Amino acid sequence: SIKGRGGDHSAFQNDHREAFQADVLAGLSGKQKTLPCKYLYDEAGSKLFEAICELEDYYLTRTEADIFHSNLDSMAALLGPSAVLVEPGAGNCEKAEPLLTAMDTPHAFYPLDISPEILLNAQQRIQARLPDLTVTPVVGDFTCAQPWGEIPPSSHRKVIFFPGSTIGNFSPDKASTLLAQFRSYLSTGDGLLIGVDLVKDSVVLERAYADSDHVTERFNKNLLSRINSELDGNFDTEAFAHRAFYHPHRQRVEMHLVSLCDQKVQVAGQTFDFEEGETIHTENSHKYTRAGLEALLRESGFNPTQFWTDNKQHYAIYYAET
Ligand code: AVJ
Repeated sequence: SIKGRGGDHSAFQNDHREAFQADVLAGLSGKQKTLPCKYLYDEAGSKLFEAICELEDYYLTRTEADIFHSNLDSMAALLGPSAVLVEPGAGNCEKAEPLLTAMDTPHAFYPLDISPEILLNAQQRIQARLPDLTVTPVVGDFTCAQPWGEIPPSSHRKVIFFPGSTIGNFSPDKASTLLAQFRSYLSTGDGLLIGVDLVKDSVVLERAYADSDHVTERFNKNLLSRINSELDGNFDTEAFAHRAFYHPHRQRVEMHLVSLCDQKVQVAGQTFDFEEGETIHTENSHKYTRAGLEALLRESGFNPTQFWTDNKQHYAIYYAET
């Protein structure tokens, strides 16, 4: 079974379309045009993101997987027996699967995601591999209270699994609010296992977001195609260029779409003017130092107790307790 808004699919789709339209129109109306990065992950966008994860230039996924692979047993030991694993933004659940396999008789797994299709696929795959585990996908936006309300209270220890540097998509302020929100769904003795990308040489960072195979460019421009098809837009994707750069002061990679000419674009009956060189800011990917991340965890009500990294210290996984 699938929990959340999956049961009332058409109502969910309508709410979702309205929110998408409101966010897009508001984002394109500002002085610096922006689009919320969560809309990059429709079905096509999620597939493109999976392709990004395979890229040589995109070291994040590979490095994180290596850290997990090298430390699975000590991580599983920390989580303890019969734990409940909850994964916000789980997607295809490829990161949870080895962890669940290494854990001592995990009690239940709740992957949360906005895409029911991806969740159902993952549920079937994991259920086939771990027949004794209860896998309950929950459809919803993990930044809202709704999907968390679908998780029944339990006497088992709960661990929120938040890999993939998803936290990097939130500004430090919002990241702190989000982690404090996670903390509010946990009890004393529960935990958080979180993966974050670390501050490093800007050349390495920029190559990861402006890859030589141009997959990130397609991922970024897919947002325009999505607006065209879902919100009756007429973006010419050829008239925009992908740009990604590291901003050292803000400690983040910014992703933009640059208008290549003066142009007008219609979306949902409204017209937006673009000057040549003007950008739409589509995503931020914040990077952390160890000290910065530990401070973030503490101010959100967590106590970091363990951390693992790779030999280049490109990436870190933290375990934090409530
Ligand atoms: C899914 C947010 C971790 O910021 O590295 C990858 C998204 N954007 N390439 C990241 C992304 C462009 C990714 N996160």
